[in-house]
Amino acid sequence: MGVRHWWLGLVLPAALAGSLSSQETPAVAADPHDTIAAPPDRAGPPPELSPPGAASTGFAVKFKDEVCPYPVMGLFVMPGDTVPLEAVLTDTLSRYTAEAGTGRLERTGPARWRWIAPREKGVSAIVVRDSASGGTVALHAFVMVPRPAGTTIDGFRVGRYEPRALRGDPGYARPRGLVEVTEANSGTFVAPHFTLGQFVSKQPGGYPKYLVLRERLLLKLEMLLEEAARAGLPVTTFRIMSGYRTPYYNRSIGNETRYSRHLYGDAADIYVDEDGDGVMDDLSGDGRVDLDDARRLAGVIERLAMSSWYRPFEGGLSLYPANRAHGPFIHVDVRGHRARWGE
Ligand SMILES: [Ca+2]
Ligand SMILES: [Ca+2]
Ligand SMILES: [Zn+2]
Repeated sequence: MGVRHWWLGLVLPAALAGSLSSQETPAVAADPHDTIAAPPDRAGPPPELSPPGAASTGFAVKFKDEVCPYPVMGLFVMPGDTVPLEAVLTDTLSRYTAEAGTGRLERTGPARWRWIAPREKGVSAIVVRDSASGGTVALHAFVMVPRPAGTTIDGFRVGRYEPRALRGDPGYARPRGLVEVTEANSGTFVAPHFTLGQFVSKQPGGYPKYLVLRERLLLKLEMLLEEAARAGLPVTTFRIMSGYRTPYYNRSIGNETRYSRHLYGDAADIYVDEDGDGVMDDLSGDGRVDLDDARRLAGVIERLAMSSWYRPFEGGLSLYPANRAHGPFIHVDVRGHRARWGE
C-alpha cells in the first residue's frame, strides 16, 4: 500500500469536510498583522494535486476538528475537557487500541474513544495503535492553565488580550488557557518536525513560560514541509522565527495591531535554514538570498491552496524581505480564510 493511497480520492476530503462544519469563516478578511489585500478567488478548475502523504502510521486520528495522519501531534486542552478520538482513513475498524498516560480513556466504539483530561496541568501521551501493523499515532496532550485575569502568570508577562473578539469571529476570542512551558517539557514533540519550545514568545525571561498553540497550525506546517520536499526544495524542517507572541511582547516590539494571529497561537513566521547560518537558504539556487527564496516557499502554499481539501487550512500568507534584524521569511497562519498582504 502506497503512502499516499489513503490520502487520495474521496476519503480525505470527506474527513476534512466533517472537520469544517463547526468552523464559520468570516466573509470579510480583516488582517490585524499588517495591511491586507485579499485577491479574488482564482478562476477555473484546480489542477490535479495530491495532498501530502503521511509518514508511516497507515491511519489517522481524528480529534477536536482535526485529522492527524502523523505519528506525533500536540493536543491542547483545558483541565477536565472531554476529547473524542477516532481512528480514521482506514477500512479496518476493529483492530485499534488506545492508552493514555493520565486522565481517563473510555472506548465508545470499535475505533472510537473519549479522553477526559486530568484536572492538573501537565503533559502526557495518548497513543492509538493499529495492533495489526503496529503503527501508532501519539497525541502529546497538554493540559493548559486558565488564562490569568491579570497580566502575568508566575511572573511571566502575558499582557492583555482584547476582551472583544474582532468582528465577533470566535478565532479572535481570548484564549481559554495557556500551555506551561518548562525546561523539562520544551523539547516535547508537538509534530514530527517541531517541538513545543520552538513556539514560545521570544520575550526575555526564564521558565516557566506560557504559550498558545493551535493543532491546525502544526498540521499545516507538516503539510507544507512535505509538499516543499515533494516540489524538490532542499527542506527538511522550518525554523520558527516567531510562533506565539504574548500581547505584551507583541506591543513591546512595536506592533500596533492587537489582533495578530500570533497572539492566538495559529501563526508562524518561518524560513528554511539547512546550512545553519541563521538566515533563509538560497532556495532558488541563483546564488542570492532574497525575497525570491521566500517566494519559492510561498509558491508551495499557493499550490496547496488550489485543492478543495485544503480549505480547513486556509489562512494568511505573506512574504517579508530581509532587513538588518532578520533574513527573508514567510508568515503563515490558519485563520480559516484566505488572506494575502504585502508583496
Ligand atoms: Ca541559511
Ligand atoms: Ca535565491
Ligand atoms: Zn507573522
